[in-house]
Amino acid sequence: MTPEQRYLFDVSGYLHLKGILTGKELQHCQQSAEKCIRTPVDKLPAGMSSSYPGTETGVGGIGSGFSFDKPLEQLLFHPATWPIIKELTNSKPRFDRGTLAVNTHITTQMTPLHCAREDFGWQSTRYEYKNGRVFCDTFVIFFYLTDVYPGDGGLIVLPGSHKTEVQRPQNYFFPDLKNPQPEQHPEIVNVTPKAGDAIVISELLTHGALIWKPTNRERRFLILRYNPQYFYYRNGIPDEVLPRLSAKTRELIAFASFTETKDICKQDVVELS
Ligand SMILES: O=C(O)CCC(=O)C(=O)O
Repeated sequence: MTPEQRYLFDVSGYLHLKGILTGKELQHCQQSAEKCIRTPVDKLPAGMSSSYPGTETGVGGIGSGFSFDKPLEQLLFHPATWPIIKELTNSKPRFDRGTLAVNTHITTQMTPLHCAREDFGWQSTRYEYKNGRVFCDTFVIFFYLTDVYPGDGGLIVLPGSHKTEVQRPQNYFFPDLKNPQPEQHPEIVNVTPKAGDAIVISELLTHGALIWKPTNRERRFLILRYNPQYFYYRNGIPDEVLPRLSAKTRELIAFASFTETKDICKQDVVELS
C-alpha cells in the first residue's frame, strides 16, 4: 500500500484504483465474463450458481463467478491489489467468496445503504491503524469490467463512515428505494469506475447502489471478499468449486491460525498456474 493509498483509505474508507486492468488482461476478463453470463445455468461448472439478469429488487450475478476462467481467478492476486490485501489483513488473508455481479435495468429498486456494523453487529468488524499500517478485517474489492458514467447509477458510498460510532437513523438518506433522490444528499458519493478500475472498500463503510438507468448497457463487476485467515465470515465457496482452482488460490481460501504465514504471503507477485 503506498502512503497515498493508506492516507486516502484511512480518511475515506475506500480506494478507487484507476486503470489497473488494461489491454489483453482486461479483454480476457471481459471475454470470460461474457462467456460465463451466456452459459446456461445447468451448463455452468459445478458449484456455480446464477441469478442473472437479477430481479426488480436485486442485482443479478453468477455465484463463484471468479472460478469460471483463469483470467478472473488471477484477479484475486492482482499486483495492484495484492499489497493492499496483505496490509489490510496484516499478511494473513483469506478469500471468502467471489461473485460476478451483473446489474441490468430490470432491477428497479436501489440496493439499500448498509455496512458491517448494521448487518453483522457493532462487535463484528475492526478497523485500526497500527505501526504505520492500516488493518481492516472485512473488505471487498470490486473489479469493474464495464464503464460507469455520471447519472448511470451504481455504487454509492458515504466517505468516512467506516469510522463512525453513531447509529445511522433508520431510513436516513433514501427512504423510498424505488425513487432515490441522490441529488438531495451531497454527503453521498456515486462512484463511477471505468472498465479496468477497481474499488476497495471496508465493509464498515456505509454503501449501497443506485438504480441502474441505462437500458442498453449492463454494469458488470467482480466482487471479491476478503477477511483474515483466522476469521469465520461465511465460507461462501462451495466445495465443488475447489478442485478447479489453482493450488495458490486454494491456499488463499484456506483457514489458518493467527501464528501461520501462508507461503503465498511471502510472495510479492503471485502467478497462477
Ligand atoms: O452494487 C453495488 O455496487 C454494491 C454492492 C454491495 O453493496 C455489496 O457487495 O455489499
